[in-house]
Amino acid sequence: MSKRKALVTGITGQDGSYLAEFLLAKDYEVIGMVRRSSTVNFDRIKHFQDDVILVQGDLLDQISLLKIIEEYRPHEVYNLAAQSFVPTSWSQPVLTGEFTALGVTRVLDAIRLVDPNIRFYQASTSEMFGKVQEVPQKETTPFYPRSPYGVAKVYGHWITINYRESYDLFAASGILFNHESPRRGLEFVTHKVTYGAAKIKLGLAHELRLGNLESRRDWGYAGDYVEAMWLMLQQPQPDDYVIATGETHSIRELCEVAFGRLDLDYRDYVIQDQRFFRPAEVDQLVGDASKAKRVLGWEPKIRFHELIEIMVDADMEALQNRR
Ligand code: NAP
Ligand code: F7E
Repeated sequence: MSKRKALVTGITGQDGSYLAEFLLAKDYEVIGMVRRSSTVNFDRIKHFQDDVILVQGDLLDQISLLKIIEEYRPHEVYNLAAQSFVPTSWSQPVLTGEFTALGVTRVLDAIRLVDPNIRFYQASTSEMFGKVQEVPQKETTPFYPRSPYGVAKVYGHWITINYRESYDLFAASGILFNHESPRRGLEFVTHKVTYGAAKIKLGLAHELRLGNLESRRDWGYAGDYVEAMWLMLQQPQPDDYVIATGETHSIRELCEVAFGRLDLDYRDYVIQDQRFFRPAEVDQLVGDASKAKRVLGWEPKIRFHELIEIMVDADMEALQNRR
C-alpha cells in the first residue's frame, strides 16, 4: 500500500516540527512548506530534515499553494503557518490578517480546486475566546477576540467551517490552548521565563523584565497537542475540538516554578515593565477538552509543573553546551 502523504505549512515552527516527527513515526510521507528567507532557519527540523520533502511556498502567494498541492497531492493538509505572536499583531495588523486570516482561505481554495477529498486541519486558538464569555471555554463558547491576531484567527476558524458547509470539504478546526516546549519561540512568556531563569542561574543575566504577571493561561505540551491534530483528521466526520489541560496558572506561578527549579526566588530578579503589557489583555483562559476526550480519546500527558521543569532543564543544558 502506498504511504499516506501530509502537507504541513509552518513546518519550521514549534508545532510543525513536532507534527512532522509524529507523522514520520506513523510512516507518512511528509511535505513541509517553507518560505524563502535569506538565511536558513531550520533549527527545529534539522534533525529530520532529510526525511521530509521541503518545498517553497507562502501563505501570501496563491499560485505557490496551488502548485504544491497539485504536484504532491497530499491526503492531509495541516495549516499551521501563521503570524503567531500576539504583540506583533498590533504592530503589523494588516500583515497578520493576510497570513493568519486570508492565508487560510488561500489554502482552502487550493484544496477545493485541486482535490476536494483532501482532509484539512486549521490551527485555531483559545485567543478567539479572548474576553471570556464563560469559564471554562468549550466549542460552543462565544468568541470575543482581544487582539488583531485573535480576530484573524476567528476569520480562519469560520472560513474553515464555511468551506466545510459550502463545498463539503473535510475541514477540521482545532481550538488549541497555549502549548509549549523547549522549541517554543523565545519571545513567548514560558520560554522567556525558563531561558531567563537559566541565564540568571549561570550568571549570564541579572534580571528578567516581564509584563502582566497576573494573567492566566492553560498551558500544555506541544508534543501532546500535535497528536490531537492528527486524530481530528482520522474521524469519520470533520468537526471542531477544544484541546486544553483544564488547568490554569498565572505568569507569577510560572516564574515561581521556573526559578524554583534552579533554587532561585523569582522576586529577586523579575521586574514588571510597562513595555511588555498589551493594549488589551486576555486575563483568564482555561479550556474544557471533554469533547476531545470523548470523541478522539485524547488527553494531555504532560502537565504544567513537569512542562516548565522540562523547559528549564533544556535551557540549562543548551546554555551550558554553548559555553
Ligand atoms: P510558530 O512557532 O510561530 O510557527 C509559525 C510557522 O508559520 C513558522 O514555520 C513560520 O515560518 C510559518 N509562517 C509564518 N508566516 C508564513 C507565511 N506567510 N507563509 C508560510 N509560512 C509562514 O507557531 P506555533 O507555535 O508552531 O503555532 C502553530 C500554529 O498554531 C499557528 O498557526 C499558531 O497561530 C497556532 N496556535 C498556536 C498555539 C500555541 O500555543 N503554540 C495555540 C493555538 C494556535 P518561519 O519559520 O519562516 O517564520
Ligand atoms: O503570552 C503575558 C501576556 O506571548 C501569554 C501564541 O502561541 O498562545 C500564544 O499566545 C501571557 C499574556 O502567549 C510577558 O500578557 C507577561 O497574557 O506567551 P504569550 P499568548 O499571547 O497567550 C495562543 C494560544 C496563540 O494562539 C498564540 O499564537 O503572558 N506576559 N509578560 C508576557 N508575554 C510575553 N510574550 N512576554 C512577556 O514579557
